[in-house]
Amino acid sequence: MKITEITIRHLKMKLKEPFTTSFGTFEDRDFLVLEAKDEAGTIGWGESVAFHSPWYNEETLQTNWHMLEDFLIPLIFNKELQHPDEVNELFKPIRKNNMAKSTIEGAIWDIYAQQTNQSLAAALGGKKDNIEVGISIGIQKSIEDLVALVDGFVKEGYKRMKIKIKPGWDVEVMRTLREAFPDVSFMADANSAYRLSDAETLKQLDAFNLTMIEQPLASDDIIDHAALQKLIDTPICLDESIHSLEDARKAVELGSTKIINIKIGRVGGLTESKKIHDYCEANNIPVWCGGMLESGIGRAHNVALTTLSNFILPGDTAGSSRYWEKDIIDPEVVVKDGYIEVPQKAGIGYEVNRETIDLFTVEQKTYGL
Ligand code: OSB
Ligand code: MG
Repeated sequence: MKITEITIRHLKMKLKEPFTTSFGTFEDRDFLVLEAKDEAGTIGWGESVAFHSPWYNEETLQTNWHMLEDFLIPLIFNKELQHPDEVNELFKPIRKNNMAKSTIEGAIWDIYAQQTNQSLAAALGGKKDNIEVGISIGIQKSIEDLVALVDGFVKEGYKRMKIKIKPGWDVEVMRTLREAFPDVSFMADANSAYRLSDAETLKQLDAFNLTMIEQPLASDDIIDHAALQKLIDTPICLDESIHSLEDARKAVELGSTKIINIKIGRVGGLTESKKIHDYCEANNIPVWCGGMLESGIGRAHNVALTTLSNFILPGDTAGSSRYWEKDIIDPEVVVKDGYIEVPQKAGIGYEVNRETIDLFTVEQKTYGL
């Protein structure tokens, strides 16, 4: 395959409900959608999960656009590619900017899957027909509001509840939830809101039988996390700190993490995600697929990745209706009794709805014409 044309679109979609983490509140989701065309006319889709502001990591929608336009697209154009794994190699001279890299790599995986007439899941080596789904629940105005929300999601069948925490919204929140729902699988995600000196507070969470605590300490740390893990029983799961297979190896060897949240964008694409998955599988580290409030295009990639065998914990891949009045794919991603059925069609497995995309497009540019 040879990529000859790429269109980047900036979309802005309103979230049904604001989503609050320890680092800020999202009311809208601004993101990039990338459409790549090869010389045979096959079209592939990718999504940048970078946010409008550099809160979660250092990348933004604008830095992604700059990296794509000035560095990544020129590296890809008119190169004969046999396999999407080659994109990971081609991008090696460019440091970091993983979400930008992943945007284009995801579209190339989609084209590859279509040209080899298989689903993206099958192209990646995934074998599951359906995947287990959990849900990530933002910080609420009151504990009562949170209990009511969790009750609804338990009834909808979600397989595990991830509760966003921060100092002052942690021990009492988790205690109340555990008392109200003794048998539900709970975990907590701090998005780097604590320091090692908060170990006493985090130790109190051990009483609530959480499946894990996600990224309690600094977003670039693996040293203090290793120290913290020696002080608490709840398994630590790293999110923000893991950008590559090498990061994963070092964190596992140091004892900084017992579980890894894989986000395709954060690690620079599906090829790197698969490498981390394979390394973790060989080292008995369970993985699960994180979410970034993606549209259906990003979700489709997440669903495909989750079909790999070591994704043994439910991911943050809630259905389209959790986020949007109307998603940009047909059919939308549907969660039934806590499962998503993996689409069998070639490529990402969902049709991208161009009319809906047009409704949400703020800006667009085509390269290569
Ligand atoms: O840390 O996993 C995270 C949302 C925005 C930024 C970071 C995170 C999240 C979520 C939501 O937890 C996951 C989702 O529902 O897509
Ligand atoms: Mg997280």
